[in-house]
Amino acid sequence: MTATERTIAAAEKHSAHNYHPLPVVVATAQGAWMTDVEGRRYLDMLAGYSALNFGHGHRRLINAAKEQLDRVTLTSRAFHHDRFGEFCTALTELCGMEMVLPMNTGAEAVETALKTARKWGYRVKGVPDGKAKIVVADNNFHGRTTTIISFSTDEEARADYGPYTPGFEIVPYGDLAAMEAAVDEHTVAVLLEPIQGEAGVLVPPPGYLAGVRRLTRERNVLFMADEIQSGLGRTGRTFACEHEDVVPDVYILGKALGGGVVPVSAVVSSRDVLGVYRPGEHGSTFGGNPLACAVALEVIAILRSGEYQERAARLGEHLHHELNLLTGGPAVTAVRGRGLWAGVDIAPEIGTGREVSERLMARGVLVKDTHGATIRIAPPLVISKEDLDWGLERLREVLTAG
Ligand code: IF1
Repeated sequence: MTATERTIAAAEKHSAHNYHPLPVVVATAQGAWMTDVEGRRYLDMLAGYSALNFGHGHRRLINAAKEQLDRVTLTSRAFHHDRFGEFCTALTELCGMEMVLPMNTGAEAVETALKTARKWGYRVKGVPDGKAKIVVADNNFHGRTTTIISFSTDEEARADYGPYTPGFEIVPYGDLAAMEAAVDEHTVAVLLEPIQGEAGVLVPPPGYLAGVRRLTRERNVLFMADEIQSGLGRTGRTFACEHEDVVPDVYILGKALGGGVVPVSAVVSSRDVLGVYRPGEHGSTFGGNPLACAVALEVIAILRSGEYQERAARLGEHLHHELNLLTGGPAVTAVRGRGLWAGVDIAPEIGTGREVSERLMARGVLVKDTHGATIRIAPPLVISKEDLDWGLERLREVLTAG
């Protein structure tokens, strides 16, 4: 057996089959490239679903982690530590907000935002206890906890997990009239991805986010933007909401906030919102730990320069120009996205998204399919134009190989 086969066999035997990974076993990675156990190199066009916006092994992020590892890695929130205040200040400044509630994974941050909205609804807005409603969009993806999948419209994510958490209403994404009709006197928040990732990198109609912003402001409802995948440079701006000149009441962040080194997520908002908490009402063992703060501080410093946002905007224009040329042919039926983020719908006669992903893997490019016919393209923002073009050439080869 090869090293690849041996590793996959062990994983098949001893891990739950909640994923169907491509048959590649990564051993090392640097920048936009990964190397497998057989020494084969692959261009990473998934970037950990945008957790690796700054690429693999970013020197500043690794050094920040290494220095902190030798100082203190965990105190719990029972005590202060010397990176925490600095982290919260830096993150609020990056977001133009006043307060942070740090967590670890994206789903934890989304759950924290949901709890925050309900508590704000009861304690500030004055919604009757137990009546809070939160409006979400169809085809959403906000994580995999039982409450979050309670408002999923994806049967695969939701089936067999009942009984489901009540208090949510689902409206069509991009439909402002439907959103207006759903928001009522018990509505405490609207939760949206500014661009829907898992749904296939769906960009909402121009004016939609601004319309939701106006509506939620008029109705005293929190606009909560899940920027876990769309944020931190991916679309060419620090936040995807910026493309519509929208500032939400609540940013929900994760993935790249930890630089692909450690899980770091956070809810960032005003004092009026996050000020609802009293000690003991929410928490997390690892939330805001010293190692997480040290890495996230370096991520924020990197973002402050605007370098990666500019790269994603510039290379993203090139990416979409090249992909749009493909939509003229028989192989690609649609392309969506913004910045260095695209969803490419493959014509059925070429193959499924999974089959195209496997053919790309054979040519040294790693992407992820979603919902059958779509492949997602989201390379690390450090990717060079040459490497991006190399990856696009491999895609053209696969799409025309027949
Ligand atoms: C999987 C999807 C992407 C997210 C948004 C919250 C979370 C995610 C907008 C939760 C996480 C990940 C989860 C991972 C695959 C990936 C994914 F396919 F699941 F939907 F990116 F599109 N909000 N997305 O995208 O963050 O708790 O995972 O840290 O579960 O398969 P998490």
